[in-house]
Amino acid sequence: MEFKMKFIVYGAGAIGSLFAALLSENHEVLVVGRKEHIEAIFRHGLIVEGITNGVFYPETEYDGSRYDVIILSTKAYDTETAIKEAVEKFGVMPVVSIQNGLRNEERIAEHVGWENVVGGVTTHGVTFMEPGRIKHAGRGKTLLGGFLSNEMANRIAKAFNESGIETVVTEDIMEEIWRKSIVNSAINGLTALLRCRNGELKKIKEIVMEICEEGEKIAMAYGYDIHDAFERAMEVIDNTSMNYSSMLQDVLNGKRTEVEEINGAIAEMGRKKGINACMNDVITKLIKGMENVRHLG
Ligand code: KPL
Repeated sequence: MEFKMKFIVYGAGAIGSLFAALLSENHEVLVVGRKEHIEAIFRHGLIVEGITNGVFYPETEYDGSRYDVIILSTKAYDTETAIKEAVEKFGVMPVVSIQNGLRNEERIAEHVGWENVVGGVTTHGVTFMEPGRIKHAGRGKTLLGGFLSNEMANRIAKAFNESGIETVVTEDIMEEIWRKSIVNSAINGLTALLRCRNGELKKIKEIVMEICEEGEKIAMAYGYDIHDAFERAMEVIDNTSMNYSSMLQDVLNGKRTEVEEINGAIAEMGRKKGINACMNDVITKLIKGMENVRHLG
């Protein structure tokens, strides 16, 4: 029997749209996102350029039927509102988060219960070009894991893998979420402050290392024994060297960034355990400053 799932990609920005495009080849996919983006997809399909190339046709209108899984890909500061709206509209069902940040899963669990939460991390580099068009700039890997069981995570991983989204199911997804957040805490803030592509950070490895080490100390205080964040960060920098990080894209587009959910969350958790988090603190304050300060040129 053919293996087919029904996915709702809720918050189809850059990363969510890539998943929607690839999954739509083998599965039923409904995209929910900004009006202009969804209208453009309705009119001429979802155009993906870069290492994935083609026009894809996910559904843009809800037909009232029952879906299997929500892929939540909104900005982390929107999780609370998004999951509430999604459950009101589509009902309670398994939800997989492929967002940045440390606090999405607990917010999702409040609305669907831990048995329906699948945590996820992905390191694909994707740029939102214009409504209806994205650029797949760096190939990444995806890790998934459930909190009470891995049954749903395994089904989703099968669908992802068969659609070309390389995915592995892990026994401790929270450790991977910490690892990814530390990697993001080092890459996203610096690229946004320096206004550079990810690959430029190879020239300032020492700062990348210091931020990673600070994050590892804090993760350790919560029982996550992570020692390879710097190596992982350098790997992601290499694989996505031409990409503009999501935080840089937000800054360039004059949008709110996820800094409070990434560096801010790490710093706050550090403070709670009495651990110095000055690197993450300064990055958070500078990026928040940048969101408000008028700069020259
Ligand atoms: O997750 C990312 C992001 O930009 O948010 C990386 C993997 C760093 C790619 O740019």
